[in-house]
Amino acid sequence: MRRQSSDSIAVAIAIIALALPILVSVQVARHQSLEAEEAQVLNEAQDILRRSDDTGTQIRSGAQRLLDAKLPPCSPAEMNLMRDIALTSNMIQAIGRVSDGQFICTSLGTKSPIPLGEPDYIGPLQASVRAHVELPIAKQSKFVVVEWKGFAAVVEPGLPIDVQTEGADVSLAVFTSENGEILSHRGAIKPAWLGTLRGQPQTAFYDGDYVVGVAHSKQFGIAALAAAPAAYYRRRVEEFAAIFVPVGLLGGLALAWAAQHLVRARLSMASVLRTALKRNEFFVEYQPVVDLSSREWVGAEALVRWRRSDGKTVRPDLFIPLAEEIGVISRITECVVKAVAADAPDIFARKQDFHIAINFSSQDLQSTRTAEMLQALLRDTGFKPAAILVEATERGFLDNSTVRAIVQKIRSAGMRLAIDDFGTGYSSLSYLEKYEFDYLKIDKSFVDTIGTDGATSQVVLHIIEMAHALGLEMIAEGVENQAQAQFLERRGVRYAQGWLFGKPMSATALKAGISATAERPATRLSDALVARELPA
Ligand code: G
Ligand code: G
Ligand code: MN
Repeated sequence: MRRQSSDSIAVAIAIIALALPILVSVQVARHQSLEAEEAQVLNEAQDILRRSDDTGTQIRSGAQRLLDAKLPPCSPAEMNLMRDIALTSNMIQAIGRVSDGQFICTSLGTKSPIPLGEPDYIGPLQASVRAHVELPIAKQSKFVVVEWKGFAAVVEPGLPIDVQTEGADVSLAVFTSENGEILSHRGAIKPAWLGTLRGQPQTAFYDGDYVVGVAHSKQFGIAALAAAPAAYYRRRVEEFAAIFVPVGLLGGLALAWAAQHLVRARLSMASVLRTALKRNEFFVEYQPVVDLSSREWVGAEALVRWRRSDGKTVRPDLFIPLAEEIGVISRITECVVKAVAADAPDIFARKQDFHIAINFSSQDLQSTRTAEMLQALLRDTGFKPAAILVEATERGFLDNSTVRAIVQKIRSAGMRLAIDDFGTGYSSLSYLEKYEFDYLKIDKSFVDTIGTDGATSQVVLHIIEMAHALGLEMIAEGVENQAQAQFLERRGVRYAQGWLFGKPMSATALKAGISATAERPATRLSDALVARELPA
């Protein structure tokens, strides 16, 4: 059942690992393609705009030359100058003098009036524009006529949009920016495109059918647009995808492989752990707990060890979490309890009031078997209940009825209860009042701060104060030097364990140590010497 669920998790992880980079690469290809296509149409719009601006400049400078020349209207000299201007301006077909909306003479040599009709648009610089003028010189075509200060120029509308584009079906237009009057265009133009600038110098977007770029002239009241059909954009996506998707696929394969590998490693670690239980590869070491005032060994914590078949010893912080995850922690706890049952009679024989602490995981405290196991231990060995100390971390003391019932059984049997690794969990402190603990174990991380002047070095003082307020005895963990031991003793911490007093050791070594410390008189003198080196 567990195995099946971890298999399906592995498959799910592999699918996600494979699919995600591909989805991401398709997204990247889309994004890149749109950016590239937008840059392309904007470029084309700017090209048209440049030609339109040239046209505007040529019209203005032509008219200005005629104004400056101050020649008699429509005299041969003025008409010569008109011809000269029209010939030297590549964007202007013809230029002429205008009066009352009619050409009265032109660079083409005409002197009879040519009506131009109403202007479509009058710009801010007094230029008026007629967008669709029919002239007697070329009846099939419509021209753009721009009038300025009494002169007007004829422009072939195809000229400004005569630019190289990505393809023949790219739509192009030049239009007046104020009222959206199209001056010249090629292909289909959606009226909605003409209003998209809204004061910006340029803009680009995809409307579902076309990728459109629009740009405004810096000099004149005109704007230009280029619109590429969606097919161009799609072609780019395909091209980009041809690059990105294989890369994404490779990345996905690598990820899937790694994910599969990790899950396999955990699964095999799990089966190795199960085998270790069958082969009895777990054993227990004991770390002495001392009374700080006498330095006498008054108890020991049983710490599980795993010696693998290859001889290597694995630390419990590596295999305990996995054992919890795969649901075999209670079997490990059982091994520890059995080892204590076997080792403790000899230990208690050496020292009557000795206690042995056993670590319980949060899962142990959720299973009624735990209480039964402990009751059986007392029944089978005849140990004094008070000699057994049950340790669990904050995580273990959940506020639920099963945990409460088990704790109740432990307490009513007369065994002791300790809260382990205090201050390192995330639970609320309310459990301190819900459960009646006998001991609070101050975590090594707080003991480490003693003598340093970091802000956390204050925390250990608060923990000690709180334990006093709640009437809890304390066992400090990880005491490595005399300064720490002195500090803790002075603040009223009664017990400690740590390398200063003894590392985790075999039951045999523990027994020998108990005899030695019990015979040794308390050495208060050496403590007094050390005390002088301490900060107050
Ligand atoms: O000294 P050692 O490296 O064994 O301690 C590592 C951690 O493993 C400690 O936090 C200790 O509480 C935990 N631990 C050691 N033995 C046991 C055990 O038998 N059961 C559980 N649940 N935790 C243990
Ligand atoms: O269950 P607990 O969290 O108390 O386990 C304590 C852990 O710290 C164990 O791994 C133990 O071997 C280790 N330990 C015990 N005393 C000392 C000590 O004085 N110094 C250091 N560095 N580690 C210690
Ligand atoms: Mn512990």
